[in-house]
Amino acid sequence: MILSEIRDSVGYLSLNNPAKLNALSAQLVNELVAALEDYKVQKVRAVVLTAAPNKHNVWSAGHDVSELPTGRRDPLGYFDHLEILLRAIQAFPAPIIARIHGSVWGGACDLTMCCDMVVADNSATFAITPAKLGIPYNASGIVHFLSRLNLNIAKEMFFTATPVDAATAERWMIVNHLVEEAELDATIDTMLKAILNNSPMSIAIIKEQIRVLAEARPLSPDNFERIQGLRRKCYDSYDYAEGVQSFKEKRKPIFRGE
Ligand code: YXS
Repeated sequence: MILSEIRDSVGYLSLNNPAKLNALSAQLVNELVAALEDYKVQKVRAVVLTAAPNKHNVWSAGHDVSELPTGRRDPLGYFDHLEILLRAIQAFPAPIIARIHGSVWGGACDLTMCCDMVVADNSATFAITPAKLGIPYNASGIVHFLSRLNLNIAKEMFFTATPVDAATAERWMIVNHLVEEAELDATIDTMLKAILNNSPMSIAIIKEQIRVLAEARPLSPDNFERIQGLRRKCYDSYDYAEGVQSFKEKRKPIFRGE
């Protein structure tokens, strides 16, 4: 499901399940998490996360919809495999650079938001799609977007669920650098060269401080329960069941708002 290689203290991870458009299935995600664990042991100094090219030109189609609960269960609970991966990316003690060629969907868009830097080419698009499927999304996932984007931009992405093209992604600062496809690796190599010249301990500790501080949001027990209650109302709804079912039946969903 993935390709993994360590070269000159850098870990190169590639999503490699073209038949399923690199959908973030439990199996593929578990292999990514295991590779990151190994990179930690090998003390790699940076990671490049990329995707094997495929005829659909899709970097990743996001969460594997066939693995989402059909209803009445939180589709993005704390122990969901995608959430475990996102936490592993953020906690990894070295910079992780997402190398994007092709379209990024749903949970894979959140994945790129959790990477430390993003370098993309003009074929890249980014879509966060819970509203397409009647999914409430989850608080930590929303914080990933709020930590990167202005409120009005985050709202447009969540409410429209439509792909953001590369030029707009650069303007909205979803990506650090937008370059020609032929320049992707040279741009990343320049970043890596600078990173490898610096103290790995200092970088790891600054990365963890940024994670802790970016997540620091006071939340009263009442508001915590309100969020949980609203999310349960959504994933218990007709709309959620209809969203997932309509995807599987390859038809347009007919939402009722209940
Ligand atoms: O018909 P077959 O069996 O060959 O399967 C088709 C698609 O059903 C399948 N496929 C997926 N299977 C599971 N999970 C997926 N996310 C997924 N995406 C695609 O792959 C086969 C080829 O897809 P097809 O024919 O549509 O290819 P295409 O080139 O026409 O279109 C490529 C896409 C990516 C534009 C299209 O497949 C698409 O829109 N996929 C869904 C993208 C998406 O909405 N992903 C979000 C998943 S849910 C998620 O990530 C979070 C929970 S959330 O929603 O909260 O963000």
